[in-house]
Amino acid sequence: MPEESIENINFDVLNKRAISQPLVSHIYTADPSAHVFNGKIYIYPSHDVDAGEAFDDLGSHFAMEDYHVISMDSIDSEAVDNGVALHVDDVPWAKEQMWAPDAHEKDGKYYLFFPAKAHDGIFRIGVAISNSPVGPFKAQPEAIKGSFSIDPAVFKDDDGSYYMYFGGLWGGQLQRWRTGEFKAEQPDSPTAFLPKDNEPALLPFVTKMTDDLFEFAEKPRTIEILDEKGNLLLAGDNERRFFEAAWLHKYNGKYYFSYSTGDTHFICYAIGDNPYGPFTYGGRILNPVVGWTSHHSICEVDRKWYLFYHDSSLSKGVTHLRSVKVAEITYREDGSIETLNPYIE
Ligand code: FUB
Repeated sequence: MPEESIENINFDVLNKRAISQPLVSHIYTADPSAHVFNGKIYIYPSHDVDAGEAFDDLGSHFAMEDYHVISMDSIDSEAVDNGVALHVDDVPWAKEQMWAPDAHEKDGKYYLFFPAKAHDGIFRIGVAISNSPVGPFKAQPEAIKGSFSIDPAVFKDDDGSYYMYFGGLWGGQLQRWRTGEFKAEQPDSPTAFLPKDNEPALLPFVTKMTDDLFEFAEKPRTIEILDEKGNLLLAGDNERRFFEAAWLHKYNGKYYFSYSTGDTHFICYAIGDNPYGPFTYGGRILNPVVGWTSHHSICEVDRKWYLFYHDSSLSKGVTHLRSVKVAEITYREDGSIETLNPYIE
C-alpha cells in the first residue's frame, strides 16, 4: 500500500501474458472472497475507486465506499455484477474505507462481513444480512463487539461452526493492538509498534461466531504460524510471515490457512489439524502480481480448486485500481500446493 512500493511494481510483467483476465472490467474489483451457494459462484470483492485521496503508507488511497457482489453460473460463464449490495452511508457505525469483505450463508440467510473505519478512525468489523446472496444487505447498527483490524474471512466447518479469521498490518492497524488496547498515540506510521526483526511476527486472529453470526462467541485467539522446526515465524521473515488477507479452507481433512506477506507480495499457506491452528508454513500459492497488494480466496467448484485473486494490470499498474481474476490450483500427492506464476514469460 505505501507510495514507495509503486516503484517496486515490476512493469515488465505488464508486457507479459497474464494467466487469466479480469472477471469484470467495467468496474475495478479486488480482494475476492468466493463461495458456492446453491450451485452458483458468488464473489464478494472490494469495489475499488479513485476517490482522489493522496497515496500514503496507511492505504488512505484505498477509499472504497460500497460493495458489489459478482455472480457466475459456472467457472467459465460470464461474471455478472449485481449492483450495489451495501454502501457505507447505510452503515451507522462506519465512516470510510470499506475494505476486503467476506460472506456466508446460514439457514437461507446471507451474511456480509466487512471492515471499515469507524468515526473514531479505528478499523472495526461489521455484519450485514440479506435474504439473497447478492444483497442488498442491511447492516447491524453497531460493529461486532470486540472486533478490530481488517480482512475478515469466515469459514464454516463440517460440524456447522463458523469461524472468523482476521487481521492486517500497517494500515490494517493490527500492530496497534499488541496490548489488547488500541494504541492511538503518534507516530501515525505503518511501521510504528511492530516487533523487531528477531522477535516473533505479529499473528492474525481467529474466533468462533455466535449462532446468529452477529457477534464473536469468544475472545479472539492468535493463530500461530510455525516454521519447519516448530518455531513461530519471525517478524523479519518478510517472505513468509503473515501480513494481511487471511483465508481458511479445508482439503483432505487438513486446514489450510493462507494469507498475503504484504511487503514481499506473496500469497502463502500453512497447514494445521484444527481451525485454531497451529499451522505449519507450507509454501507459496501465488507469486507477486502487478500492484502492491495481493489478496485471494480458495474455493472448490465442481471438484476443482480455484484461486480467486486480483492484480492491477487493467489499470496499468495503479495499485488501488485492481481487478479480480481466477485460476485453477493444483495439489500434489503430499497435500502441498503448486505455486502459480500470474504471468507467462
Ligand atoms: O483493499 C484494501 C486492502 O488491500 C485489503 O484490506 C488488503 O487485504 C489489501 O488487499
